[in-house]
Amino acid sequence: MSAQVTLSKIRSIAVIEVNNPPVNALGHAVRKGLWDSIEAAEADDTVKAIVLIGAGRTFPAGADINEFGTAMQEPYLPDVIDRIEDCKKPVVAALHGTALGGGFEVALGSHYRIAPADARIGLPEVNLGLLPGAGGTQRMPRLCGAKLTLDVMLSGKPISAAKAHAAGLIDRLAKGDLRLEAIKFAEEVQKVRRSSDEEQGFLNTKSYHEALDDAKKMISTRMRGQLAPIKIIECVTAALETPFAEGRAFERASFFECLSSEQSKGMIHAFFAERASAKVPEASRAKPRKLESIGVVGGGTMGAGITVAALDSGLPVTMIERDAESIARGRTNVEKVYDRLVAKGRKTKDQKAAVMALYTASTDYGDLSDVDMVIEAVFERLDVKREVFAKLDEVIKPSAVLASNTSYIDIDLISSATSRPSQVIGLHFFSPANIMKLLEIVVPSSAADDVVATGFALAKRMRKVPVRAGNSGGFIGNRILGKYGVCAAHMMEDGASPYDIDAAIFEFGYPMGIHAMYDLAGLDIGWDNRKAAAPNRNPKERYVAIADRICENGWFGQKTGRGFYLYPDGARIGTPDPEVLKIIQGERERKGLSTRKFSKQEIIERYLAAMVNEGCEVLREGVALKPSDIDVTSIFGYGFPRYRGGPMKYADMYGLDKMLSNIQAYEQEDPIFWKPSPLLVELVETGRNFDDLNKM
Ligand code: 3H9
Repeated sequence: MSAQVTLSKIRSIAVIEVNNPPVNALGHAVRKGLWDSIEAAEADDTVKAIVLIGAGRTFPAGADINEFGTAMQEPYLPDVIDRIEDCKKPVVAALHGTALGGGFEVALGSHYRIAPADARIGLPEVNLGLLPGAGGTQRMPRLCGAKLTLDVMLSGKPISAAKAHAAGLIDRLAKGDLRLEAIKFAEEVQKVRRSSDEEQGFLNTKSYHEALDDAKKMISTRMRGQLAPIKIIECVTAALETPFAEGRAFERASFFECLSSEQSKGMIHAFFAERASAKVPEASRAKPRKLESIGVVGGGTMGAGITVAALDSGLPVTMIERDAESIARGRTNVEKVYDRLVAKGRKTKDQKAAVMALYTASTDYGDLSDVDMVIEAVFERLDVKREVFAKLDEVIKPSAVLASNTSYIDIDLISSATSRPSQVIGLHFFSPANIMKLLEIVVPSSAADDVVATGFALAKRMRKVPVRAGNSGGFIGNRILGKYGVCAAHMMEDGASPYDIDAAIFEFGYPMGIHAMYDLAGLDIGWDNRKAAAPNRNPKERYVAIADRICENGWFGQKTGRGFYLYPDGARIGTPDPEVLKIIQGERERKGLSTRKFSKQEIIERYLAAMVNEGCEVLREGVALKPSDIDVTSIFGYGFPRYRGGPMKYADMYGLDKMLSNIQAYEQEDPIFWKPSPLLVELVETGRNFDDLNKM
């Protein structure tokens, strides 16, 4: 047997328990233990039936993701599950916690399933660029039909055991002690019942074909460019059209096709990167401070979004605004979010009222005297922020943490307005702050460890993905964005239209191109920044003034009906604007530039090279602790396609030597902008890559 799987007996029932914390992943020792235990229980004449259960917090949450990409050892999971299904004695799977992926496939291979109503059940392989590869695509549709199967597999989202019970996936809901009820259930069941034997004809219905067609339509837009969803649909189709053994073989081949793709490598990297970003030195050295209430200064879009994020995490919020009118606007901004949820049926009026009961608004900073943390979200100007922090310093309690939601400003210049700089950090939320997952936690040199740890505790509570960023202009995300934004502007002046550039970026997998994104954010923001930066700009640096010319017309993007694109009648998707093309041509002529064509491939190569080269500088300066933090920032804050793993992972897969030689070629045209980062040069010279740095 194995230490990770134990076999015991209660009366005539064998209980096989998986004990592999934290999530009982189905690594080699677990698979071997399951195989041996089933064989032993089957051979034991005193055993009538078998219960499979997980120790600790969950039934197995899937295959061990760490084993992917390594040489797998037998027994393989699909074979273990077939062995369970082939067992001559009834097997009851007792599910609790999160029975996911291979774990749920173990349950599907068992003959009966019992779970408490709140257990979560799902097949999230698609989030790793994979498909359920241990019989899930073949067994699940046989039990519950194609629609729910496709919903669960393509969304990757778990469903409750209660819903699974209603759909026929779970036989019985446990109301009390799961182990005891599972044993009782096993004592009651008389015979084995195999999911793979279920009638196929049951699948071949009109609704089945409709479900497939709907799924195909959905993935062509919402999961554009991804391999795994296509393969999932093919496998579910095989479940209908071929016998079980054939469908299983097709599933197996498709699983390996996905596993060997760059997409799954990118997504598996993203899975671990997301978890690694929360592990920072400060949080390992110190415990977070008490965090039971929050103050938010400013009730504009950001302030209201942060307030909603805090309220949703159960934290009472006191919002401060200048005057009664601004307070009313702040409250409306918060209420609007909940009203929309009520209208969509996602919250009830009572739930809204319960959340809003945690919200207070005031014009008196004194009302913040007792809160544990204050987040400032006022106008993005240093003097305004310093004034707010000086006022806060006078009223808040000694232990309170102070945070600024700035996207660019030096936190040291803000914290020096207080008598307690060690208690000040940056919390850079992304708009809409209650929805966007990324939270850059900006750590100035003076910040105390427990203050930083409190920032990470807040992120966890709000279910954000936190990334630690050093205190450098634009932190990680906006600093890198600044670089590839300039690269895009250079290409635009040299002959690519903003629409060509956006099309290439969209095709690469971003939800929108950079110019559409500028239009959404408001072109005036960048214009203000460029005006502020003008006095310090290197006069030898190439400066593209096209966006300035557009702004001079008062075209600030979606909010003014035009920017790089036209937005007639409040349209949310823009159409190309011939006037903008004229402005671009005018700038080219003014500078006497000759233009040329850019292929989509060249656009992406340059764009990514600018991103990665600046990423290297961000790493070299310690602004990001590791390359995977840049990947997380780009995926969760800037729309970088997750299935490409983030820019640094993408660069590893593209080849750092190739990327460096591209940059060296561009350097011939513009040695100021395209200076290869010494870190990139060093990695290429020493034959290492970003994954090597992640492991350090
Ligand atoms: C699969 O099953 C393929 C099969 O169809 C076919 C095979 C042939 N493996 O997220 P947390 C680690 S594919 C290894 O912070 P939570 C995780 O890295 C798999 N490790 O906790 C972390 O480690 P650390 C399909 C795993 O409570 C620790 O556990 N299954 C695995 O917020 C705690 O995780 C999935 O995709 C794993 N499978 O969430 C499920 N899972 O402490 C993926 C977790 O060192 N997992 N770890 O940072 C999850 O969605 C969440 O972890 C879960 C718990 C909901 C389970």
